[in-house]
Amino acid sequence: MTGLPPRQDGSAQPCTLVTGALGFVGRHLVASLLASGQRVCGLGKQAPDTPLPTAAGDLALAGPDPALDGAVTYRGPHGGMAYLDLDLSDGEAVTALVARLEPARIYHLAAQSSAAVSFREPAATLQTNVLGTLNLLEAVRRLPEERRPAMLVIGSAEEYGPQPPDAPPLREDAPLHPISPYGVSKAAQSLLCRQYAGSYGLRVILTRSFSHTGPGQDDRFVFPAFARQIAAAESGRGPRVIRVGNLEAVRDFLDVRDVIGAYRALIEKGVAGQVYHVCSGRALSIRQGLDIMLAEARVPVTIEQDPERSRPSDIPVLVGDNSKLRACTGWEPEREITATLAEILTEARKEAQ
Ligand code: A2R
Repeated sequence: MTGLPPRQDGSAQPCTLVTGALGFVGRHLVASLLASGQRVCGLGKQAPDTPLPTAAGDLALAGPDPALDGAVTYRGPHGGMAYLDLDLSDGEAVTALVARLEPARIYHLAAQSSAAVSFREPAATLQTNVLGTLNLLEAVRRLPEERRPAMLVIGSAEEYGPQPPDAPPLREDAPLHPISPYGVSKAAQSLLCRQYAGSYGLRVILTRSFSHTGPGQDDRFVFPAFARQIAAAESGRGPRVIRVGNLEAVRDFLDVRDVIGAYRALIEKGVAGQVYHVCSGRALSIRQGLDIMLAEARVPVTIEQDPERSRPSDIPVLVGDNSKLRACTGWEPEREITATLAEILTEARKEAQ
């Protein structure tokens, strides 16, 4: 017995709160949590005047949620999630929601998640990624100590910035020299989280996640963008040309489902205030990824450079060392990136029909 009053939402089983629940990673994570029997609440921000999506991955909008005021239910094969349209910039609303739910865990995925977009929208990127995170940390800090959840906060390899071409895979203690507003926002977010873990004892675990991809990713990101252009060329609805940005960038890609395995392990086993790389440890140039996809193309396509797809500054190589994650959790990636790229192309072909 803790002597604490019952949770405000009246439930015996505390929920897992997922911010950015309908985003690319969020929808895969929610499906995985529901499949293992967790009670899940999600939040995310809708663009103004845009209705909520009727479907997100395996989840389908099923109407108002009876248990949470203002929420709707998204239902999947393994159960439903209560979902609230709530902007993390609204500190009062975030505090009220966290106080009402008193979640057992928080996966903080919500973000302006694109480095490319951050050059066009630096203020909005910092607003969401830094101040939105601050609002969430403050909301958790105000809970009674015994009711404070474990939090997993997602950072990015973009925090490191450029490395010498012959540098070994990055370890978590490498210095941070971000060169995009997105990288700066995630570096600031990680400093803030470490400060809250140190000053207030919050159980905040941090990742620096390297590139990830998979079904359901939108075409702000490179491989879905290639796949949709290949699928359009194959169906005759688009030109037999792929417009590309910087093909020489070298990254470290994981399938999103391996990323989720790492996140779920880290929230249980990670040490508060520590940062963990979530990555494969293997280098893949964007050109190599494109070649893998082109080998599957059913019509010949040519490649055209598109200046619109190049950033004002780009990091040539970002490859990580995942030994800390493995040692802490026993996590191992299970999927080959070649199979993931084939799956993305299959999904794009279905959409193009
Ligand atoms: O921007 P939207 O309308 O697509 O909504 C995104 C949501 N989001 C927010 N939610 C609440 N308050 C905000 N101020 C706010 N701004 C954005 O977070 C979207 O539904 C979600 C992020 O999903 P994606 O953009 O698909 O990112 P992804 O790939 O799932 O990345 C998850 C995490 C992020 O922290 C990335 O920076 C990191 O992994 O790589």
